[in-house]
Amino acid sequence: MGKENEFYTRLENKGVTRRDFMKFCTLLTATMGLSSSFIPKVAEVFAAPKQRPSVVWLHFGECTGCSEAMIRTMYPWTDELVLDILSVDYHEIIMAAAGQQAEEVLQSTIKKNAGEFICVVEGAIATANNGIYGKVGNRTFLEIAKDVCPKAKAVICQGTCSCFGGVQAAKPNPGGYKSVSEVLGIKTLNIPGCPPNPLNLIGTIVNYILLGKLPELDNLGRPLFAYGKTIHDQCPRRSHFENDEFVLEFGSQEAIMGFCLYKLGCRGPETYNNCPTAKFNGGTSWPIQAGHPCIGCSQPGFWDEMSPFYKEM
Ligand code: FSX
Ligand code: SF4
Ligand code: F3S
Repeated sequence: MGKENEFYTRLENKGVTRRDFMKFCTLLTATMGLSSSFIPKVAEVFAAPKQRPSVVWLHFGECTGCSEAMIRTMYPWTDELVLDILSVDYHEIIMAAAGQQAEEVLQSTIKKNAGEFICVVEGAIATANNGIYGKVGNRTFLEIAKDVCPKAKAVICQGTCSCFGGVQAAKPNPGGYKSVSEVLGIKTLNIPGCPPNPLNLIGTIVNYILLGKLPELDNLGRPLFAYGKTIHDQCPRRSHFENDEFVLEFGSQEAIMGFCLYKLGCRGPETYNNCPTAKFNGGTSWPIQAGHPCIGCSQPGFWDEMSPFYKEM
């Protein structure tokens, strides 16, 4: 109980009420597809962490948007919650160490926690000319991935780039960028999106800590709780897509949301993600709600197969 009280006092000192925190846990529990009876258990994972798995967070070819989305997430304090439940031992963006010192941290972490740490990867890996088009600390992404990933207990790909290649692998792809699973020939847990919703990674980690296992995945390695349905299946603009003669009721969800964006090139019918329910920025909005068609950012083949954008499929 002492630990929990300390946690809530810490939150209060940041101006976060217990109510705000429980609201977040309710959203997270629903996103994870668990019943509401799990809300107190989810809260406990953060408030009284029993174990803090070691995490090595690698950055390859990418825009860092995935980390930015997590750090500047909907609730400004969520990133700290993640740092509370994980022991993030290596993460180039947030760690204090730099240069040689940082590389030593990486080596000592993978040695000390071999077979036990979780490796989160952002970004695709350059493979052309032995991978010389992407380096960190004088080692190619390719060398780093080959060194670190096989020693991890699980490899979680955060963002479309590490999952499927993403924008780095778009034609003509002179660097020969590929996804982590393609390069290493391993199965990765994939959380696609450019950027992915931070809730989907947090839900995956909480699932692991709470239930002792990774969530159920589809054939592309994506957690079913987040990627089990298409955007279109959950879209509030959908009624217009299926019935041209739909009459708007003043103040109805449809009237607020507006019409279907299919003719503007919406890729919602072929894109699997939970954007309509999880939304971004603390549940404020998501692309289609904001009036922009889905561009299929979380699908394999994004970017080439989804572009030209704004053209009907
Ligand atoms: Fe890719 Fe992420 Fe898009 Fe950017 O790390 S999924 S380019 S949001 O940064 O990898
Ligand atoms: Fe489907 Fe896109 Fe139209 Fe929504 S806006 S109903 S996702 S085609
Ligand atoms: Fe991406 Fe489409 Fe969601 S563009 S953010 S998958 S609505």
